[in-house]
Amino acid sequence: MDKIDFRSDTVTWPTPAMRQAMANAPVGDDVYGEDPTINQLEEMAAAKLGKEAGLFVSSGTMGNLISILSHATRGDEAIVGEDGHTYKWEAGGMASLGGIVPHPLPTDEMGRMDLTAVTQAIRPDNPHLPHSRLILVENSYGERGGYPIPLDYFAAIRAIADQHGLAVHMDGARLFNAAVALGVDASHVTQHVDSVSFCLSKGLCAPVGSLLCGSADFIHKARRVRKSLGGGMRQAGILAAAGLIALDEMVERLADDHASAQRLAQGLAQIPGIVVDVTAVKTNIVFFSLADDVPHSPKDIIHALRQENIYLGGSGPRRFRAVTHYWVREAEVDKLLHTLHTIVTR
Ligand code: TLP
Repeated sequence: MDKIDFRSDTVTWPTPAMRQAMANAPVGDDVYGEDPTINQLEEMAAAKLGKEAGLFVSSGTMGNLISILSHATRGDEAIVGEDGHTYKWEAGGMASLGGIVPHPLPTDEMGRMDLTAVTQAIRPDNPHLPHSRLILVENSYGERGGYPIPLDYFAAIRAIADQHGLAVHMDGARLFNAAVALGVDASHVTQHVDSVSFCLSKGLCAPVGSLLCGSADFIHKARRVRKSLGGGMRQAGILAAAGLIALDEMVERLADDHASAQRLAQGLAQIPGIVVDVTAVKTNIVFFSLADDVPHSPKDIIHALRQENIYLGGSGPRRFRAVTHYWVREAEVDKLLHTLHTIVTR
Protein backbone atom coordinates (compact mmCIF):
# COMPACT_ATOMS: atom_id res chain seq x y z
CA MET A 1 0.00 0.00 0.00
CA ASP A 2 1.07 3.56 -0.58
CA LYS A 3 0.21 4.60 2.98
CA ILE A 4 -0.23 3.09 6.43
CA ASP A 5 -3.98 3.05 6.79
CA PHE A 6 -5.67 2.02 10.03
CA ARG A 7 -9.01 3.73 9.33
CA SER A 8 -10.76 0.51 8.36
CA ASP A 9 -10.24 -2.90 6.79
CA THR A 10 -12.40 -1.61 3.91
CA VAL A 11 -9.28 0.22 2.67
CA THR A 12 -7.51 -3.03 1.78
CA TRP A 13 -6.19 -3.41 -1.75
CA PRO A 14 -6.65 -6.66 -3.67
CA THR A 15 -3.66 -9.00 -3.43
CA PRO A 16 -1.45 -9.72 -6.50
CA ALA A 17 -3.12 -13.17 -6.81
CA MET A 18 -6.53 -11.47 -6.91
CA ARG A 19 -5.46 -9.04 -9.63
CA GLN A 20 -4.19 -11.98 -11.69
CA ALA A 21 -7.41 -13.97 -11.21
CA MET A 22 -9.51 -10.92 -12.10
CA ALA A 23 -7.64 -10.49 -15.37
CA ASN A 24 -8.28 -14.11 -16.34
CA ALA A 25 -11.82 -14.59 -15.01
CA PRO A 26 -14.40 -16.24 -17.28
CA VAL A 27 -17.47 -13.98 -17.33
CA GLY A 28 -21.04 -13.86 -18.62
CA ASP A 29 -24.20 -11.83 -18.03
CA ASP A 30 -25.05 -12.40 -14.39
CA VAL A 31 -28.56 -10.96 -14.73
CA TYR A 32 -29.18 -13.95 -17.05
CA GLY A 33 -27.47 -16.16 -14.43
CA GLU A 34 -24.70 -16.84 -16.95
CA ASP A 35 -21.55 -15.63 -15.20
CA PRO A 36 -19.68 -18.83 -14.30
CA THR A 37 -17.36 -17.10 -11.83
CA ILE A 38 -20.24 -15.51 -9.93
CA ASN A 39 -22.16 -18.80 -9.94
CA GLN A 40 -19.11 -20.54 -8.50
CA LEU A 41 -18.67 -17.88 -5.81
CA GLU A 42 -22.33 -17.96 -4.80
CA GLU A 43 -22.24 -21.76 -4.49
CA MET A 44 -19.00 -21.69 -2.53
CA ALA A 45 -20.26 -19.05 -0.11
CA ALA A 46 -23.55 -20.83 0.52
CA ALA A 47 -21.75 -24.14 1.12
CA LYS A 48 -19.31 -22.53 3.56
CA LEU A 49 -22.16 -21.00 5.56
CA GLY A 50 -24.40 -24.07 5.52
CA LYS A 51 -27.12 -22.30 3.50
CA GLU A 52 -28.86 -23.42 0.30
CA ALA A 53 -28.03 -20.47 -1.91
CA GLY A 54 -26.04 -17.26 -2.20
CA LEU A 55 -26.32 -13.92 -4.00
CA PHE A 56 -23.40 -11.69 -4.98
CA VAL A 57 -24.11 -8.05 -4.13
CA SER A 58 -22.14 -4.84 -4.40
CA SER A 59 -21.64 -4.08 -0.70
CA GLY A 60 -22.42 -5.03 2.85
CA THR A 61 -25.01 -2.28 3.04
CA MET A 62 -26.74 -3.58 -0.06
CA GLY A 63 -26.67 -7.17 1.24
CA ASN A 64 -28.32 -6.10 4.48
CA LEU A 65 -30.87 -3.90 2.72
CA ILE A 66 -31.83 -6.60 0.21
CA SER A 67 -32.20 -9.06 3.05
CA ILE A 68 -34.37 -6.73 5.13
CA LEU A 69 -36.57 -5.88 2.12
CA SER A 70 -36.91 -9.60 1.33
CA HIS A 71 -37.93 -10.56 4.86
CA ALA A 72 -40.20 -7.61 5.64
CA THR A 73 -42.55 -5.19 3.97
CA ARG A 74 -43.85 -1.64 4.51
CA GLY A 75 -45.12 -1.07 8.05
CA ASP A 76 -43.28 -4.10 9.43
CA GLU A 77 -40.88 -3.65 12.31
CA ALA A 78 -37.29 -4.86 12.69
CA ILE A 79 -35.77 -5.26 16.17
CA VAL A 80 -32.14 -4.13 16.06
CA GLY A 81 -29.28 -3.09 18.34
CA GLU A 82 -29.23 0.69 18.74
CA ASP A 83 -25.58 0.76 17.66
CA GLY A 84 -25.93 -2.04 15.11
CA HIS A 85 -24.59 -1.21 11.66
CA THR A 86 -27.95 -1.76 9.94
CA TYR A 87 -29.54 0.82 12.22
CA LYS A 88 -26.80 3.38 12.70
CA TRP A 89 -24.55 3.33 9.64
CA GLU A 90 -26.70 2.42 6.63
CA ALA A 91 -28.31 5.80 5.91
CA GLY A 92 -31.68 4.67 7.27
CA GLY A 93 -32.20 2.56 4.15
CA MET A 94 -34.64 0.12 5.72
CA ALA A 95 -36.97 3.04 6.55
CA SER A 96 -36.36 5.32 3.58
CA LEU A 97 -36.40 2.64 0.90
CA GLY A 98 -38.46 -0.11 2.50
CA GLY A 99 -40.89 1.65 4.85
CA ILE A 100 -39.67 -0.72 7.56
CA VAL A 101 -39.72 0.63 11.11
CA PRO A 102 -36.56 -0.05 13.12
CA HIS A 103 -37.11 -0.87 16.80
CA PRO A 104 -33.72 -0.17 18.39
CA LEU A 105 -32.72 -1.76 21.71
CA PRO A 106 -29.62 -1.15 23.87
CA THR A 107 -26.78 -3.63 23.62
CA ASP A 108 -24.31 -4.91 26.21
CA GLU A 109 -20.49 -4.93 26.17
CA MET A 110 -20.46 -7.65 23.50
CA GLY A 111 -23.21 -6.18 21.32
CA ARG A 112 -26.03 -8.41 22.57
CA MET A 113 -29.58 -7.16 23.10
CA ASP A 114 -31.18 -8.25 26.34
CA LEU A 115 -33.32 -11.31 25.57
CA THR A 116 -36.20 -10.22 27.78
CA ALA A 117 -36.17 -6.82 26.08
CA VAL A 118 -36.26 -8.53 22.68
CA THR A 119 -39.28 -10.60 23.70
CA GLN A 120 -41.01 -7.54 25.14
CA ALA A 121 -40.32 -5.59 21.95
CA ILE A 122 -42.39 -8.05 19.90
CA ARG A 123 -45.77 -6.46 19.23
CA PRO A 124 -49.08 -8.13 19.99
CA ASP A 125 -51.59 -8.40 17.16
CA ASN A 126 -53.25 -4.99 17.34
CA PRO A 127 -54.21 -2.77 14.40
CA HIS A 128 -52.56 0.24 16.05
CA LEU A 129 -49.13 -1.36 16.05
CA PRO A 130 -46.51 -2.21 13.47
CA HIS A 131 -46.11 -5.89 12.70
CA SER A 132 -42.93 -7.32 14.27
CA ARG A 133 -41.28 -9.27 11.49
CA LEU A 134 -37.52 -9.44 11.85
CA ILE A 135 -34.65 -9.52 14.33
CA LEU A 136 -31.33 -8.09 13.14
CA VAL A 137 -28.11 -9.36 14.72
CA GLU A 138 -24.45 -8.70 13.93
CA ASN A 139 -21.27 -10.77 14.35
CA SER A 140 -18.55 -9.67 14.86
CA TYR A 141 -20.07 -6.55 16.45
CA GLY A 142 -18.44 -3.46 14.97
CA GLU A 143 -19.27 -0.96 17.69
CA ARG A 144 -17.83 -3.27 20.35
CA GLY A 145 -14.39 -3.51 18.80
CA GLY A 146 -15.50 -6.34 16.51
CA TYR A 147 -16.55 -8.50 19.46
CA PRO A 148 -17.11 -12.12 18.41
CA ILE A 149 -20.44 -12.87 20.06
CA PRO A 150 -20.68 -16.43 21.45
CA LEU A 151 -23.15 -18.69 19.69
CA ASP A 152 -25.54 -19.36 22.59
CA TYR A 153 -26.88 -15.81 22.12
CA PHE A 154 -27.98 -16.61 18.57
CA ALA A 155 -29.58 -19.87 19.68
CA ALA A 156 -31.61 -17.88 22.21
CA ILE A 157 -32.58 -15.27 19.59
CA ARG A 158 -33.62 -18.11 17.26
CA ALA A 159 -35.86 -19.59 19.95
CA ILE A 160 -37.59 -16.24 20.51
CA ALA A 161 -37.99 -15.70 16.77
CA ASP A 162 -39.49 -19.17 16.30
CA GLN A 163 -41.92 -18.69 19.15
CA HIS A 164 -43.26 -15.51 17.52
CA GLY A 165 -42.87 -16.30 13.82
CA LEU A 166 -40.08 -13.77 13.17
CA ALA A 167 -37.13 -14.07 10.79
CA VAL A 168 -33.51 -13.47 11.85
CA HIS A 169 -30.89 -11.81 9.66
CA MET A 170 -27.21 -11.60 10.60
CA ASP A 171 -25.01 -8.74 9.41
CA GLY A 172 -21.84 -10.80 9.16
CA ALA A 173 -19.72 -8.13 7.48
CA ARG A 174 -16.83 -9.57 9.52
CA LEU A 175 -18.31 -13.02 9.98
CA PHE A 176 -15.02 -14.79 9.36
CA ASN A 177 -13.24 -12.66 11.96
CA ALA A 178 -15.88 -13.86 14.42
CA ALA A 179 -15.51 -17.49 13.34
CA VAL A 180 -11.71 -17.42 13.58
CA ALA A 181 -11.81 -15.72 17.00
CA LEU A 182 -14.43 -18.16 18.32
CA GLY A 183 -12.48 -21.09 16.87
CA VAL A 184 -15.52 -22.49 15.06
CA ASP A 185 -16.53 -23.08 11.47
CA ALA A 186 -18.36 -20.12 9.91
CA SER A 187 -21.39 -22.36 9.35
CA HIS A 188 -21.74 -22.69 13.12
CA VAL A 189 -21.90 -18.92 13.52
CA THR A 190 -24.71 -18.77 10.95
CA GLN A 191 -26.63 -21.90 11.96
CA HIS A 192 -29.32 -20.04 13.91
CA VAL A 193 -30.13 -17.31 11.39
CA ASP A 194 -32.35 -17.38 8.30
CA SER A 195 -30.05 -15.16 6.29
CA VAL A 196 -26.56 -13.73 6.55
CA SER A 197 -24.54 -11.24 4.58
CA PHE A 198 -20.75 -11.07 4.73
CA CYS A 199 -18.17 -8.84 3.07
CA LEU A 200 -15.37 -9.88 0.76
CA SER A 201 -14.00 -6.36 0.70
CA LYS A 202 -12.92 -5.92 4.31
CA GLY A 203 -10.28 -8.13 5.97
CA LEU A 204 -10.51 -10.62 3.09
CA CYS A 205 -9.05 -7.95 0.74
CA ALA A 206 -11.28 -8.34 -2.32
CA PRO A 207 -11.86 -4.96 -4.00
CA VAL A 208 -15.68 -5.09 -4.13
CA GLY A 209 -18.54 -7.28 -3.04
CA SER A 210 -20.52 -9.10 -0.41
CA LEU A 211 -22.60 -12.27 -0.36
CA LEU A 212 -26.11 -12.73 0.96
CA CYS A 213 -26.91 -16.36 1.82
CA GLY A 214 -30.08 -18.15 2.88
CA SER A 215 -32.64 -20.66 1.68
CA ALA A 216 -33.15 -21.15 -2.07
CA ASP A 217 -36.60 -19.52 -1.86
CA PHE A 218 -35.25 -16.55 0.06
CA ILE A 219 -32.41 -15.97 -2.40
CA HIS A 220 -34.85 -16.27 -5.32
CA LYS A 221 -36.81 -13.40 -3.79
CA ALA A 222 -33.65 -11.47 -2.90
CA ARG A 223 -32.47 -11.68 -6.54
CA ARG A 224 -35.58 -9.79 -7.60
CA VAL A 225 -35.08 -7.18 -4.86
CA ARG A 226 -31.44 -6.77 -5.93
CA LYS A 227 -32.63 -6.08 -9.49
CA SER A 228 -35.20 -3.54 -8.29
CA LEU A 229 -32.44 -1.66 -6.46
CA GLY A 230 -30.31 -1.56 -9.61
CA GLY A 231 -27.91 -4.13 -8.22
CA GLY A 232 -27.80 -6.55 -11.18
CA MET A 233 -24.16 -6.29 -12.26
CA ARG A 234 -23.68 -8.15 -15.61
CA GLN A 235 -20.04 -9.31 -16.14
CA ALA A 236 -19.16 -8.93 -12.47
CA GLY A 237 -17.32 -12.27 -12.53
CA ILE A 238 -14.26 -10.08 -12.81
CA LEU A 239 -15.00 -9.06 -9.20
CA ALA A 240 -16.15 -12.49 -8.07
CA ALA A 241 -12.78 -13.91 -9.16
CA ALA A 242 -11.15 -11.92 -6.37
CA GLY A 243 -13.89 -13.13 -4.04
CA LEU A 244 -13.03 -16.78 -4.73
CA ILE A 245 -9.47 -16.10 -3.63
CA ALA A 246 -10.72 -14.16 -0.62
CA LEU A 247 -12.71 -17.19 0.55
CA ASP A 248 -10.05 -19.74 -0.38
CA GLU A 249 -6.90 -18.06 0.85
CA MET A 250 -7.65 -15.13 3.12
CA VAL A 251 -9.83 -16.52 5.91
CA GLU A 252 -7.34 -18.42 8.05
CA ARG A 253 -4.87 -15.55 8.06
CA LEU A 254 -7.39 -13.26 9.81
CA ALA A 255 -5.82 -14.65 13.00
CA ASP A 256 -2.73 -12.59 12.08
CA ASP A 257 -4.85 -9.43 12.03
CA HIS A 258 -6.20 -10.30 15.46
CA ALA A 259 -2.63 -10.77 16.71
CA SER A 260 -1.71 -7.35 15.23
CA ALA A 261 -4.66 -5.79 17.05
CA GLN A 262 -3.45 -7.34 20.32
CA ARG A 263 0.05 -6.00 19.71
CA LEU A 264 -1.42 -2.58 19.01
CA ALA A 265 -3.66 -2.57 22.09
CA GLN A 266 -0.86 -3.70 24.37
CA GLY A 267 1.46 -1.06 22.92
CA LEU A 268 -1.19 1.65 23.30
CA ALA A 269 -1.62 0.72 26.95
CA GLN A 270 2.06 1.69 27.46
CA ILE A 271 1.62 5.21 26.06
CA PRO A 272 0.99 7.86 28.74
CA GLY A 273 -2.27 9.68 28.01
CA ILE A 274 -3.85 6.83 26.04
CA VAL A 275 -6.73 4.87 27.55
CA VAL A 276 -7.44 1.43 26.11
CA ASP A 277 -9.21 -1.69 27.35
CA VAL A 278 -6.90 -4.44 26.09
CA THR A 279 -9.28 -7.17 27.25
CA ALA A 280 -12.02 -5.87 24.94
CA VAL A 281 -9.88 -6.49 21.85
CA LYS A 282 -10.85 -9.90 20.45
CA THR A 283 -10.57 -9.46 16.68
CA ASN A 284 -9.20 -6.69 14.47
CA ILE A 285 -10.72 -3.46 15.82
CA VAL A 286 -9.17 -1.36 18.59
CA PHE A 287 -10.99 1.57 20.15
CA PHE A 288 -8.93 3.87 22.35
CA SER A 289 -9.25 7.33 23.88
CA LEU A 290 -7.25 10.30 25.01
CA ALA A 291 -7.03 10.84 28.78
CA ASP A 292 -8.65 14.06 29.98
CA ASP A 293 -5.29 15.69 30.79
CA VAL A 294 -3.87 15.30 27.26
CA PRO A 295 -3.77 18.85 25.83
CA HIS A 296 -4.08 17.79 22.16
CA SER A 297 -7.36 17.26 20.35
CA PRO A 298 -7.96 14.03 18.41
CA LYS A 299 -8.22 16.15 15.28
CA ASP A 300 -4.70 17.50 15.84
CA ILE A 301 -3.38 14.02 16.47
CA ILE A 302 -4.99 12.62 13.32
CA HIS A 303 -3.53 15.54 11.38
CA ALA A 304 -0.04 15.03 12.84
CA LEU A 305 -0.15 11.31 11.99
CA ARG A 306 -1.07 12.18 8.40
CA GLN A 307 2.16 14.16 8.10
CA GLU A 308 3.87 10.79 8.64
CA ASN A 309 1.60 9.09 6.07
CA ILE A 310 -0.33 7.25 8.81
CA TYR A 311 -4.13 7.31 8.60
CA LEU A 312 -6.24 6.83 11.73
CA GLY A 313 -9.99 7.26 12.25
CA GLY A 314 -11.70 9.39 14.87
CA SER A 315 -14.69 7.90 16.71
CA GLY A 316 -16.38 10.36 19.04
CA PRO A 317 -15.04 13.43 20.87
CA ARG A 318 -11.89 11.86 22.46
CA ARG A 319 -11.89 8.42 20.83
CA PHE A 320 -10.11 6.74 17.92
CA ARG A 321 -10.66 3.53 15.99
CA ALA A 322 -7.79 1.52 14.53
CA VAL A 323 -8.51 -1.51 12.37
CA THR A 324 -5.81 -4.05 11.52
CA HIS A 325 -5.69 -5.91 8.22
CA TYR A 326 -3.47 -7.60 5.63
CA TRP A 327 -1.67 -4.37 4.71
CA VAL A 328 -0.84 -3.22 8.25
CA ARG A 329 1.17 -5.76 10.18
CA GLU A 330 3.84 -5.73 12.91
CA ALA A 331 6.08 -3.09 11.33
CA GLU A 332 3.16 -0.76 10.61
CA VAL A 333 1.68 -1.29 14.10
CA ASP A 334 5.05 -0.43 15.62
CA LYS A 335 5.35 2.66 13.45
CA LEU A 336 1.91 3.85 14.59
CA LEU A 337 2.79 3.20 18.25
CA HIS A 338 6.10 5.01 18.00
CA THR A 339 4.66 8.02 16.15
CA LEU A 340 1.63 8.27 18.41
CA HIS A 341 3.85 8.15 21.49
CA THR A 342 5.90 11.05 20.16
CA ILE A 343 2.83 13.14 19.27
CA VAL A 344 0.80 12.52 22.43
CA THR A 345 3.67 13.17 24.86
CA ARG A 346 5.16 16.26 23.19
N1 TLP B 1 -18.47 -0.55 8.04
C1 TLP B 1 -17.58 0.54 7.74
C2 TLP B 1 -18.28 1.86 8.07
O1 TLP B 1 -19.53 1.92 7.49
C3 TLP B 1 -18.45 2.09 9.54
C4 TLP B 1 -16.29 0.36 8.51
O2 TLP B 1 -15.32 1.04 8.14
O3 TLP B 1 -16.25 -0.44 9.46
N2 TLP B 1 -21.83 -4.14 8.53
C5 TLP B 1 -20.78 -3.82 9.30
C6 TLP B 1 -20.67 -4.42 10.65
C7 TLP B 1 -19.80 -2.93 8.82
O4 TLP B 1 -18.79 -2.61 9.61
C8 TLP B 1 -19.94 -2.40 7.53
C9 TLP B 1 -18.94 -1.39 7.01
C10 TLP B 1 -21.05 -2.77 6.76
C11 TLP B 1 -21.98 -3.64 7.28
C12 TLP B 1 -21.30 -2.19 5.39
O5 TLP B 1 -20.40 -2.62 4.46
P1 TLP B 1 -20.17 -1.78 3.11
O6 TLP B 1 -19.21 -0.68 3.46
O7 TLP B 1 -19.60 -2.78 2.17
O8 TLP B 1 -21.48 -1.27 2.66
